[in-house]
Amino acid sequence: MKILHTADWHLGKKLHKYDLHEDHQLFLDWLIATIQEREIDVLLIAGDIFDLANPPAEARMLYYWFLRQMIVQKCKIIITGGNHDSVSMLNAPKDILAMLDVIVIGGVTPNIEDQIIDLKEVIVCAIPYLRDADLRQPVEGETPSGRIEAVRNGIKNHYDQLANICHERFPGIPVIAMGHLYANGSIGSESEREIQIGNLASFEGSDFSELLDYVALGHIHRPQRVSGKEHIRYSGSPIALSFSEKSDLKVITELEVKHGKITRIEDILIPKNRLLKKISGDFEKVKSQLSSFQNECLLKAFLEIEVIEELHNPLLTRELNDIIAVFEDDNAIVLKHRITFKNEVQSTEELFYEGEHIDDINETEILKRRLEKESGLSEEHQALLMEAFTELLQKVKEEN
Ligand SMILES: [Mn+2]
Repeated sequence: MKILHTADWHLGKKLHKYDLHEDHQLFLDWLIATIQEREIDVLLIAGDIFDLANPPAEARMLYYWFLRQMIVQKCKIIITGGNHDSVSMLNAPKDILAMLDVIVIGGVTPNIEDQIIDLKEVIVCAIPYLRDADLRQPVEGETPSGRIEAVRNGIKNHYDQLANICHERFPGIPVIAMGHLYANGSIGSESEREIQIGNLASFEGSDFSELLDYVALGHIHRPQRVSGKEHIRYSGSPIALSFSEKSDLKVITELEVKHGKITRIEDILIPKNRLLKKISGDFEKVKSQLSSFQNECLLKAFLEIEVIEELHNPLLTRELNDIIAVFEDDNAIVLKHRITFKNEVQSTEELFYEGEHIDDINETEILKRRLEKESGLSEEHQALLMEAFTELLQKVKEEN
């Protein structure tokens, strides 16, 4: 039996304002072909199928389109909810999907045994993201460290309980746990949201029951092993979801089960269809890098541009905009650009005139002076900022 482990698809995700629909579509095309070629029997998706609790229609269509392709291939699918997924949204079609060999466990089930899926050759404990409220009752007067401990114990108990039940009920059959959590020491990127009391209630490799033969994790977007253990892994996200993942290799993990044992665990490299690149340096350097830029990926590259100049020069902002306008073509999209002048205001102190005391000027005046030092802001933009600031200021003053 061959099993694939993946997680953190984040369908519907946008990078700045550009959606990653094409990236997801290409990944899914590849995944379908891979499942067919490698004759995969089971696909495990360990949480964060969608990026938002209420994903856009396009993302939902892609999800159902993919499931539809899987039915033809006779590949069984087990999907668990992640911290980004809405439990009820994921669970809504679960009964009809179950008839099509797609099992969905969006959130904690009333009976823990509902998370046990018997695939004969292997048992899967499909554990969704455990929300703090699933794990502990609030206790009056509890200290922060007591709270963290309670959550960690709650997670451990949940995994242990399932591992013990499977071990007793299905002796000699390998047990795979799916999970969506933060493990201690894992190397994250900028696209995961902190979970379980700010990631403090983290888990160690040794916290997982020894009765588990493989732990298929989601949440961290970089593929990695937990505490160096081969059989406890994050598959990572299949596509880069933030610029911090621009150099990461993206994988799905294949397991093979033979004669009651997991005999092979192997990462399969996912083809890269989009280049994410940060270009930074002084104006001339950025200009020359842009003119020699090449994109070898299928999709338009996403660029972040940062110009760092020593001296303030308001003309550069315009010049950079012009260069970008000419540069953007079928090859690349500039998602973000900015110019920093090193000699610009670093602290509020610099905004005071000689001999002036903080009591001498009001808040609005400070912001006004600060905005005057800002290059690249249109007058209209400045006025908007000032308006928003004044409104906030009023609110604060009303409340006090
Ligand atoms: Mn995620």
